[in-house]
Order: sequence, then C-alpha cells, then structure tokens
Amino acid sequence: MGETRANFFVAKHGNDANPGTEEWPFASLSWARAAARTLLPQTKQPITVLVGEGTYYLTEPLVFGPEDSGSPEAPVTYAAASPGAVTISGGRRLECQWRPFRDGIMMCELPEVKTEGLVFTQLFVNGARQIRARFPNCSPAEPGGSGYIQAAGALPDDLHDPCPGPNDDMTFSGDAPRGVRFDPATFTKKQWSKPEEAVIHIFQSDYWGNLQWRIKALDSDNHVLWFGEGGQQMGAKWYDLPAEVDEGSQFYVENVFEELDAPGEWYLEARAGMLYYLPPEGVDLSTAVVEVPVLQQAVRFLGTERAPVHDIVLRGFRFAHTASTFLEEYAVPSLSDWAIHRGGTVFLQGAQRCRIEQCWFDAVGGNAVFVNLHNRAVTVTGCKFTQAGDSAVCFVGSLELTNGTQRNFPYECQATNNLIHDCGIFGKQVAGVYISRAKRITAGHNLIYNLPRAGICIGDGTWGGHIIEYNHIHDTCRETGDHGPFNAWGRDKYWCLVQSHTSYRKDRSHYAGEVLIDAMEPVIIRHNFFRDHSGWGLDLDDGASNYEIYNNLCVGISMKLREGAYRTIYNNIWVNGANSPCFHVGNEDNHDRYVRNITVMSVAGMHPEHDLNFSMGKGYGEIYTLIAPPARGPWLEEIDHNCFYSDLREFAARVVLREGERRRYSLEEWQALGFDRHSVFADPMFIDPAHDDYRVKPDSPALQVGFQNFAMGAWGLTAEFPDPWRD
Ligand SMILES: [Ca+2]
Ligand SMILES: [Ca+2]
Repeated sequence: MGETRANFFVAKHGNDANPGTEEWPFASLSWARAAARTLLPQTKQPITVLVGEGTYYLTEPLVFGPEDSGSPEAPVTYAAASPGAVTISGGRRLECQWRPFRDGIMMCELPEVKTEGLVFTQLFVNGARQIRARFPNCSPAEPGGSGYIQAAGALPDDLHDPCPGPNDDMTFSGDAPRGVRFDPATFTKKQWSKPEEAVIHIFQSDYWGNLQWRIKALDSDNHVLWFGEGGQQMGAKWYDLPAEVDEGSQFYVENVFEELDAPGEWYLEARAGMLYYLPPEGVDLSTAVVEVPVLQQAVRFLGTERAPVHDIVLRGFRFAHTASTFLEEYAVPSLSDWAIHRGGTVFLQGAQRCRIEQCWFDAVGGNAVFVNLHNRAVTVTGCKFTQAGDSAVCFVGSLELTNGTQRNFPYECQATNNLIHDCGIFGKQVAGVYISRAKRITAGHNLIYNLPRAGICIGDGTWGGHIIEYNHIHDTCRETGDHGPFNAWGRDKYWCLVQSHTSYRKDRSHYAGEVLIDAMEPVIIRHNFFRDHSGWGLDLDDGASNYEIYNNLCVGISMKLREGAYRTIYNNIWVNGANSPCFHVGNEDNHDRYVRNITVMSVAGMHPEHDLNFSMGKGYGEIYTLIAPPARGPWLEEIDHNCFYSDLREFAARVVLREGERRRYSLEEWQALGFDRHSVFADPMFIDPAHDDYRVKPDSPALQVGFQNFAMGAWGLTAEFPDPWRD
C-alpha cells in the first residue's frame, strides 16, 4: 500500500478525536467509516481508509449501509497496512490472573462474566482455538474429526420424556428426535453435576451431516441423553422423515466441567464467573493472550435491492474470534436434507459490486462469508479460510422471497483464487463454497482441501448458470458419506421423491419434467483437478440437472448422475475411481450424454469397502455402474466415443435393473443396448501420471475416438494469491 495515498488512517495508538491523518489517526474503524461517509458527497475520487497494525476488537459489528457506498469508478476501500498485520476481532481480550485449581488445571476469575453477562463458547489462547471440556477427548491435531463414541440407538417411541418442554405437544411432520441412547460401557464414568449445560454434537444416521442439541437431562436409568433445543442444523431426510440419529451415530458432548481432563480443555463456570483451563505443554499462561468471541458477525453489508450498499472493498484483514452459530436459526432453502444458518463473519445482504479480498478468516465460529438474498457482483477473492466452524463462502438466496420484482438471490457473484482448508469444525454438512437459490456464481481457481464434506456444493438447480473452473480440490468428505468433492442436488419443483428414493426396484421411472424452469442455465464444470479417495466423485445427486462437465482431471474418483436431465459429460479423465462412473435412477428422455471420456479403473485401487450401498457384491473394476435405469426408453441419450481400461483387462458394466435383477454386461452386450459402439477398451497411454500429467501420448487410442488433450496444472491458486496467506 506504500504508494497509495489514503484519505483516512486508523491505528492502535490513534484517537477518534483526531482528524484521521497519518500523523493523527483514528482509533476505530467505525469512526473512519463515519469520516468516509461525510467525505463521500464531496468527492468523485476513490476513498481509502488505511488500517495500521494490531488487533481491533469490535464491540458491535461494523455495518456498511447504502450511505457508505462508493461508485464503480471510485470505490471506498478499507485496507490493512499489509496482509497479516491487522486483525478484526469479533471477540475481546481477557485479563487473566491464573492460579492453580487441581491436576494441572488453572483457574481465573472473570468479573465481566458476572457484571456484564459475558458468555462465550470458544476460547482462544495465543490465537489458537482451545477445546471446550468434552467427552470423549479429541486430538488437538484433528480438532474437528476425532474424539467420538458410538450411540447405542434411537429412543423407543414409548419412552416417557422426564421433562417435556412447553411446546412438545405441538405435532408436525419432520419432528426431530427427542434424545439418544448411549452404551454405559463406553460412556463416561464421571458424574455430571450440570448435564443441562451440555451440548451434544452427533452425526445424522446416514452421515450426511451432523446435528447439535442442548442436553436437557441425563437419564442414567435408561441410558439416555434427552435433547432440549436443537436439531435444526439439517433438514428432513425427506418430506416427513426427520434427520435421525441411531446406533450408527457417533457423538461427543461438550461443556461439562467434570470432563475437563485433557490439555487444551476449558470450562466457564458462568454463575461463579470462573474460567478453568488445562494449558497444553508449552503455553506460558503468564504471557498468554486469551481471547473469547463476543460477536457472531464482524462486518455487515446491509442494503436492499432498491437501495443497495455498493462499491466497498475490504482488503488484507485477518478476521478472528467470532462466535459459533450452530445453535442459531437454520433455513432449509430447498426440498433438501441440508440446512444452513444465514449468517457469517462477513455478512452481505443487498450488496452490489462489493469485494472481500486478500483476507484471512482464521477459525471463525460459523460461516466465514455469507452472501444472503439479494446481492449482485459480490466478489470474494485472494482469501484464506482455515478452521471455520462451518462453511467458508456461501451464496444463498430464496425462492420464496423472489417474487414480482423482488430478486432475492445472489447473482453474478464470484469466489475466486481462495485457499480453503480444514473448515467445518462444528458443522459437518458444510462446503468450501456453497451455492443455493442463486444464479451465475463463479467458483474458480480455488484450492480446497481437508473438509468434512464437499469442496463445492450446489444445493439446487435454481437458477443455474454457475461456472466451476480451475479449482484444485482434494481430501474432502473426510467425516461424512454419500457425497463427493463436488456435490449437487436438484430437489427443485420437478424433483420426484418417489422416483428418487422409494422405489428403485419397481416400475416408477418417468419423464424428468420441466426441470429447466428451475435449472434455467447450464452449470459448467471444467478444467478442475479433483483428487480424492472415496465418495461418488462429481456427485450430481437428487435431480441435479442442466450440467456441462468437461476437461476435468479426476484421480481416485469418478462421477455419478442420479435422476435428472440435460447433463453432458465429455472429455473428462477418471482414474482409479473409488466408484466407476454411475448412472442412477434414470429419468425417461433425460437427454444425458456421456462422450469422449477416459475411464481407467484399477481393481487394486478399489476402496476396500466399495459396495455402492445397493449391493450386488463388491465393485470390481467395472467401467460403469447403473442402478435403476429408466424403465422405458434409452438409459442415456448417448454414451459413446469413450476410451476405457481396467486391470480386469476386460470391459464390464454392472447394472441393477428396476426389478432388482443384477447383471454384468460384457462389451458386446453393452453395445447391443446401443452404447459405446465407437468406444475402445485400451490403455489411454498417459504421458506422466506419476507427476500428474495425464495428457495422452500422440498414438493414444483415446485420441482416435475423439478425446482431446487439455492443459494440466492450470488449476488452483494464481500468482495473485497473497504470499502471507500461502501455507
Ligand atoms: Ca475431556
Ligand atoms: Ca450426494
């Protein structure tokens, strides 16, 4: 920023009574915003606020409204002196006088807990999130993904609730579980003095995500944890079936004083205003910086479609210490099992041409950036997201609120050149980039890895037009199943639950319907590099329609088309997928086309538990798997000009027909169905797969059937990504 002349300066040593010059800076961002607001009507020049080094603890969110807006030619920029040097904190620093409690546990009195009602659900020591006292213990090296025990089962319906809530008599479809049974053999042996303070984090029975509840009672006689408030973190499994927990569900319980028994664990005794903490080795509490979240949101852009907030840039900040939101209100944007809290550390609603660039979202409590309802041309670029409680970047609109001239959805927004890893600490049904009820969103050049669920997820087909390109995504779906590094659902108006999920083996196929009313424009997925180990790969699930997928390199995964229509999959490379390319529950007249792809399957590389749920025995290097193809008409509009190979040394397609009959088709039988008549079973002759060069050699048989080489290595972060944020 050295050459940029700033209009206003903010510094830790500043004073809001100052004029805001470099020599006499302001102390607060909100004062600088007020000064910029005053200057705006007097100038047509860009306005820059330069923020000096240090941590700025907010006592309320910094709100930008229409009156803070710049113009396309002259934006208003709030910039850190340099990336990495300036923290905007949603928390506060505690002054701790530590003294020993017992067994290495330290304690300190926090008068503000009693006098100001300060409460917090996370504790940061020297910048790192610590562990709320929990059972069972987790490994600090795996803050989100370790330390669970298995539930013993769901509650029997006739078990009497010992302390029913005031609204428990209200009945409705999709009513949530009332509790969960535990196994006394594996459950804690400690006596909990305040079980009603505890919070449970438990995986949904299918491992599509997790759910959280406040515990209201620990029933030692029946071995039951009774749930109080919670369970809103996932939608119903389908129409009237709630998100369930059962004997397969892993869980942990936190905020229990008696479970404070491992390094890094802490507990706040709210009534006494006492904080307890067992410092890990190497932490010197006499000098440690102790910080706790206060705000769920740090920055809010609040405008409307009629009066948007626009042309404001945030650049170079580290955002930290925002509060978790997993017990806040969740919305279910489509007919789906997924739900989301419409909130984030940076929250935008009614924004246009605003940019969040070169920022680091460091262990924020919930979603990092949330682009909610009406937004246009909002850009998130050059940012890093690590240890976020939930998702990194979310673009979520509303079908219900898009009516008349109300355009309450993100449109032509971008998440590009971002580094996203190790997020989803609290929520597991999360993504690096989430898109739902939005149109023309671009996710490009992102590097995304180590997530509990998808890297990029599109929640529905409304309204399409997204571009997913040049992303490098690996090691996703580490804690959940039935998903892939890219996932899409299409539970829109024409999606049919009966076809999709209740009658695979009966004659229930039908036309996909007018799917293009919702999925108006094709979603393009191109030039991405996916490397993963399991899952469905590119998972076009539950009616996801109108996709064009080409020039993607996919190692360790392939793809799945579930019911839906208008999907064109061409010129992709699938190598050693955990599953072979799959076509599930096909719609009649689906217009799906699968051409000029390279598939290499390795029996040796198959996932040991490869079973495809609807088992017909272990997968064994088949080139395709079809489950419940349409009962009438062609299974796909076209499957041809492909090059496939496996160390089975022969082509096989595994098919589960609607009647439940299971068959393996040889190439001749497959071709007799009208498929792959111009395809070839042959080694595609990759140039240098050991170094990720999967272009094929000039004499490759793939080229002869129409495959075209595409450039390797253009994916991932670009040179513009800020060096201080690189791993
Ligand atoms: Ca513990
Ligand atoms: Ca899925």
